[in-house]
Order: sequence, then C-alpha cells, then structure tokens
Amino acid sequence: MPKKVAYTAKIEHFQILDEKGVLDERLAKNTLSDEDVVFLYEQMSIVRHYDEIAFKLQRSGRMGTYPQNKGQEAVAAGAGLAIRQRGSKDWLIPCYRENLALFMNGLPMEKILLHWMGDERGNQIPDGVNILPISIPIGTHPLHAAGIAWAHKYRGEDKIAMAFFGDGATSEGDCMEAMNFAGAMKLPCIFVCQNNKWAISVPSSIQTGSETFAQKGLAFGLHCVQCDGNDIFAVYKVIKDAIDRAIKEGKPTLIEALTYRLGDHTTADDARRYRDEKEVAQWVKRDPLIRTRKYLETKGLWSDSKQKALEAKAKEMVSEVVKNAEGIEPPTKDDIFDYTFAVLNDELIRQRETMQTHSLGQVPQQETLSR
Ligand SMILES: Cc1ncc(C[n+]2csc(CCOP(=O)(O)OP(=O)(O)O)c2C)c(N)n1
Ligand SMILES: [Mg+2]
Repeated sequence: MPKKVAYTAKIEHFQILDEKGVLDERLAKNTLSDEDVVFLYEQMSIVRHYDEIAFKLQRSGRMGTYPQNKGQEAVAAGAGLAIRQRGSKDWLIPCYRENLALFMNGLPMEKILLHWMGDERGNQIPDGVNILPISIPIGTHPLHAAGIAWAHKYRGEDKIAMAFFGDGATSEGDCMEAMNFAGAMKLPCIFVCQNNKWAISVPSSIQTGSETFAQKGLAFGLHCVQCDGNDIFAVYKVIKDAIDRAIKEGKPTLIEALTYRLGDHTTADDARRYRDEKEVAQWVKRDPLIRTRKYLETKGLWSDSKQKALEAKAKEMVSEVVKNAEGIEPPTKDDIFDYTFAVLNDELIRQRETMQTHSLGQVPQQETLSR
C-alpha cells in the first residue's frame, strides 16, 4: 500500500462590512477608524470620477485606450491606506486596476492619464515614490515584486513589496514562479489577486480548476486568504495582517480579493457581447461606494450636503489633472534616449545625433536611411 501524505487546508474568507452597509463589530476591531472610512469614501469617489472622465477622454479621441477601475476601488483603497500609514515606504508593483492605491502613496494623478495618452512621461515615477510603472504584460510583474522583496530581506529593511494582478494573471507561469520564489526564500512579499470575475471575455469560472484563486499559493508555502474585495474593512484587515506576517515572520501572503469589473475590460472592449447584464446588475448592488456611504450615513457621518461638496471637489480636482496632463510641454528630442539606458551605445548615439539634425516631420535623406 502506498503511504499517504496528509495535506489539508482551509481558506479563510473575510467580510466585515456587508452589502447593506452593516458592520461586523467584532471583526472590525482594530481596523478602520471613522476618519479612515470618511477619507477612503472620499478617495474612492474622487477616483470613480477620474475613471469616468478618463473614459470620456478616450471616447472623445483625447486618449488612446483606458481600463476602468470602476467597481474595484475598495481593493486599492484598503491596500493603499495600509501602505500609506507605514509612510509609503513599501514598494507597490501594480497592474492597471488599482489607481487609487498609487495616488494615495504619492503618484501624481496626471501620470496615469499620460500613460494612457501614450506619453512615456506617464511612466516616469517621481524620485522617492516607491511605485513601479503599471504593467500591461499580464502576470510578469509579480516577479519584480519578489525581487524587490528579496532585496529588502537581504538588506534587513523594514519594508515589504506588494504586487497587484488579476485572476487571469494567475494562469501565467511568471506569476507562479514569483510566488514559488517568495515562498521558498521567505520574502516580505504580498500578492494581491483582484478576482474581478473576468479576464477580458474569459470568466474566472473557467480560468482555473482550483476552487479558489487564493489556494494557488498553498503549494508554494504562502499564507493564503480570501476577502470581500468590495469591503474596505476586510481588505484593510487582510492587508494589515499580511504586512505583519511579512515583517515579523518573513512569510509571504496571497490575497484573493473577490470583486467585480463593472466596466468593459478596456475602452477597446464591449462586454455586452459576452456578459449577462443580469450578472452586472447583481454586482452594481455590491458597489463598494454605495455600501461605504450607507455605513457612513447610518453612523451619522455623511449627509447630502457633504456628498454635494465632495462631488464638486472631485470635479474641480480631476479637471485640473486633465488640464495638466493635456497641457504638458511637448517631449524634447532627447526624451526618448534619456530614460532607458544609463549609457548609450554607438548606434543610439548616432540616432540621437540624427534626431537633432532632423525636425520631427522631416523625411530623412536616402543616405541616412541606408546607413
Ligand atoms: C503576457 C500577456 N498576455 C496576454 C495579454 C493580453 N491581455 C490583456 S488583459 C488580459 C486579461 C487579464 O485578466 P486579469 O488578469 O483577470 O486582469 P483584469 O483585466 O481582469 O483586471 C489579457 C489576456 C497581455 N497583456 N499580456
Ligand atoms: Mg480579471
């Protein structure tokens, strides 16, 4: 008879603020203060407006493409606040649906607009801001997070690295390699999987044979947990716990945040072609903004007049951001050479010189082309 190796595991699931805005007081202990909740509600509302404006910029031909964050703001909010409270010293390694976490930790809001407008300066992160440029290749950047976490461990720093990615990304080898490396090396690394139920037109139900996305980390020795990703309390709690675990025990965590992509995949997509409108309607009811507002109203912390003032503030802020992004000075001819290589090779030096002697619209001479 073969020997049996026993392995059993259970994945904990956290929900603290339910869809009706009712709080589980016991689980909410040591999580968000009233001020935190008001702050996060305001931030989520501003970023929801930003999202709507970005969508309109694309539709009116002022932006190339844009992936809406709509519906997923609570994941970015809870994670972003936990990092902000540590002085934004940790590294965030993002995908493209956690804008708020980046804004809350020092990324100027213009940057994301510039990125999607096709301006590389959108990827130029200010010095001292510990955020990598957003990753469009799916599932490649968890490796960068593992590498950064390794450096923190090697240097004995009190810092963690946090990667965000989607349910679809977990089918990529790189993503699994990153988790394996983090588990094997016991790195202060947190993997946040936003299971928004879709990877473009592929539903998460057929993305994997695994019952949860969280349990994919078990084999690598990660702590694995699931939470309601539309609940700022639950997200904040599991992120805080994961940070403690990473710092105190050197144990990495995989968090599966259950949420929903309320918009199309990007502005280049039309989800009505493959997605049931009834499903979307169900998730509209679970919108993180609606439930947070309900909670605040019940506690007497929010009112219609505060809402009106917030909407006016969001409008003003975002229109200023758009003005700054669209009003940026044109790139110089040197910009494309300055930020990729520390030292240019001979061919790039030649190209740089050629750029200086030709105006951008001018067709190079045949002689230049054949060289
Ligand atoms: C390596 C790679 N393969 C394929 C794509 C094309 N692609 C863009 S988004 C996407 C789906 C991603 O789904 P998920 O990880 O669930 O993230 P979501 O868009 O739902 O946030 C794919 C396959 C890509 N960008 N990179
Ligand atoms: Mg997805």
